[in-house]
Amino acid sequence: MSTAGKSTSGIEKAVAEDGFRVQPKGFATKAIHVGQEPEQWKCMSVVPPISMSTTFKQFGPSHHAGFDYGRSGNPTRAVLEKCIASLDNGKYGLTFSSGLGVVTAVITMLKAGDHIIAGNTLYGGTLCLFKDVAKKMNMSVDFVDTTDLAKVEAVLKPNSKLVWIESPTNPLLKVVDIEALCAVVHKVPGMVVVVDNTFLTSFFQRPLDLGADIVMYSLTKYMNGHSDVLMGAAVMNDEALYEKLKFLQNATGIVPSPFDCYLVNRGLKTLALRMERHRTSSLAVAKFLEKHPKIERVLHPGLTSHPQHELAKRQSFGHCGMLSFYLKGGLEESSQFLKSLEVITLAESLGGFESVMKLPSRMPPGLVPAEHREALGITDTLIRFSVGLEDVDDLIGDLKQALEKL
Ligand code: P1T
Repeated sequence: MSTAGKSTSGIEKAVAEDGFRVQPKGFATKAIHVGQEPEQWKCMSVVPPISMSTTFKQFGPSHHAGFDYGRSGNPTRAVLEKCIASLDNGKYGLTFSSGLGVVTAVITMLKAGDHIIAGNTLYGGTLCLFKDVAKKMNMSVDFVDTTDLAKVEAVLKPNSKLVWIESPTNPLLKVVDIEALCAVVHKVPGMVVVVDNTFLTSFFQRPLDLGADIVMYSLTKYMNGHSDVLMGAAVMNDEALYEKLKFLQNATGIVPSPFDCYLVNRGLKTLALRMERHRTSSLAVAKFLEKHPKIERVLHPGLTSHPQHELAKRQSFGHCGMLSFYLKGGLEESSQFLKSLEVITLAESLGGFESVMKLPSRMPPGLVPAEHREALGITDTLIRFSVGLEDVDDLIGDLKQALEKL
């Protein structure tokens, strides 16, 4: 690692071996300690207890110890929300029963007649919520390439209320300049920029520090990291936004279970360690694939061949385990390749300890319309790879043997 001085914002501009900015110190400590103080429990429990109670005894009517009903608040959930907020340098954290639950809550903050700008390459489920649900509620939605700020500026209207982006995007790994986008969008008073930070996690990217209003997560992925919980989160600094979303968390009932909160809180304790391993393994795999004669192109922001490699290095502290690649051939080749895998699992989802691959054009079927997919480059030979925590040589060995069978 080499160091190259400090930025004006005080964030260290040290550079890691792969060229990304080096983490400011303290992330792993926060993940382990914030919100976990043993002194908050009479029994001084080091591991926060799982409080399964749906209701809490009151001293007198509406006079209670901080919790009244499990949907409105829960001690195990409160521990997790505090910890998650701190990891994004945010003041407030809220959790929901899934990542899409967060999207639903944010949409219900708006009203009929409002205009939404959404990135055109988003997770299919998010696209579907904006396209099929928000539009039904008489909101208008423009899907634009948010890597091109002129396109964003061109669709801004006086009734625009929300911009929703992913960076890097799922599954094309396009990187959006978050700071520049926020500067453009915030020219319209009251505009809320939400960054879905599911891929990089708060370990590798802090959108609030770059000017975003809300950072959201499918905690189902890396933040939990063990493929055994569905959950979402939103983190923000603005108190008014927090109050609105906290009201909606309770009013819509999109809340996670205390047991799941306990599991995600446990997953966070190893987030920094896991992400570093995902980072080195995914780059090694990307470099292997890039040289392979049966591979057309590899999409990984850590590769110098990635169109936004410089931007990624500037705004993030590293890259996660996600990459996509185009295989030479057609659907027959990609299907045969995926069926030949022995270590890597053909499955939905990402960000777990285990390596999984999927064919975004067909999985799940029909989620994103075919014309939309084709126009973006989500073809039948685009394969998405969530590089897990296995020995990287075993992963490369599996890729080799499956490619040889083609
Ligand atoms: O599944 P859920 O927790 O509701 O999260 C939805 C979601 C939101 N944002 C991003 C970037 C996502 O990747 C997802 C879920 N993604 C998958 C299931 C997938 O295979 O890509």
